[in-house]
Amino acid sequence: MKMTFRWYGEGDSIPLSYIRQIPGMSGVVTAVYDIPVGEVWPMDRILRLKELCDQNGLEMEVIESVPVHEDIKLGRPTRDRLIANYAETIRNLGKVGVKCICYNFMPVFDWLRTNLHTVAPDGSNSLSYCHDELMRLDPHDLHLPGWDESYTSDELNTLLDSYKDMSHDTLFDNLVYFLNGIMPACDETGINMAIHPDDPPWDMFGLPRIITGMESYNKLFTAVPNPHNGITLCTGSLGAGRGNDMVAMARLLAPRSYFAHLRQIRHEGELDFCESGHLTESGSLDMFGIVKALVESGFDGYVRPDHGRNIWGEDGKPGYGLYDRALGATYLYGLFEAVEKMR
Ligand code: DNO
Repeated sequence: MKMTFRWYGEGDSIPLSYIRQIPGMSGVVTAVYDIPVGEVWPMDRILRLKELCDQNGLEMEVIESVPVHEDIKLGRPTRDRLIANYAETIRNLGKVGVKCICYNFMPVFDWLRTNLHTVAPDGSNSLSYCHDELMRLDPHDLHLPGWDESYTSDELNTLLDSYKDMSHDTLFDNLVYFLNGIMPACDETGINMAIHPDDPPWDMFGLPRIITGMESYNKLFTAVPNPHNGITLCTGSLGAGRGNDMVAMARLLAPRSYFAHLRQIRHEGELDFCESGHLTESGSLDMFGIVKALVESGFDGYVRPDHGRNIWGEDGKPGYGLYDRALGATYLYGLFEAVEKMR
């Protein structure tokens, strides 16, 4: 296991020199943030990030994310050029020692929450999701907390319309087409692709979502057996689905999990949840059981603490402040050490 920390590049208010001081930290998970989706990440931008990491004694072996262009998800004719660009980015990243790329295949939106500052009794605050509240929103005039895509409402409407008749099967076929297109670049560079599950793991605003539970993974590995086709095991995303037994899934999925986002949530209704501190006792997911299952099944990937709360007066980027993620990292590191040494 290698413990990592997400870092939003030079625009991040958390300096690498702080991240380096978190016990057990091997490196950061980062990305080039200002190249338009679909274009090749130029070598000089990648080298700049690598150099900053090197200067701070941190590795840069995981990228989160290289975003997938909507035309690829939609299966449009332009996809072949965009997939070739994606493969080129993979090759460029391979040149600086990147080993794993996290990406997602969610149409239009990435993760969705309805509140970014839900206050807990201890005074900390965190992200939460209330399904009824989300359903009351008008997808054509959306103002979602934390959703940082910069579509104008016209663009958003056109995009939503393009997905109108898209079935789950078609979206899945488009994912397979994409993966088959980039696997040669992964074979060449040794880079593992790690798809992030849909967050939360159910359809949104009529848009299909296809990486939601065990069945999705069985289908995915059958369709693209290449071992470079792997996953990001995100416990908070998958765990929001009551049907997902995260300990059992960690055990089954460990061999194809190249990256793990270990995050805690507390179920608050059939579909509602609130993010909480990483400890097992802080939420609904058995974090100890998940780590134990991963270790016992030979997990050898990258781990990062995921969304942290705002604590100690910090007003961090939602989910990505310093303090609570640092606490999460040391807690997780301790769990791994204990489980590994007791084997
Ligand atoms: C949220 C993150 C996601 C993740 C992407 C991966 O905090 O876990 O935004 O980075 O879905 O592509």
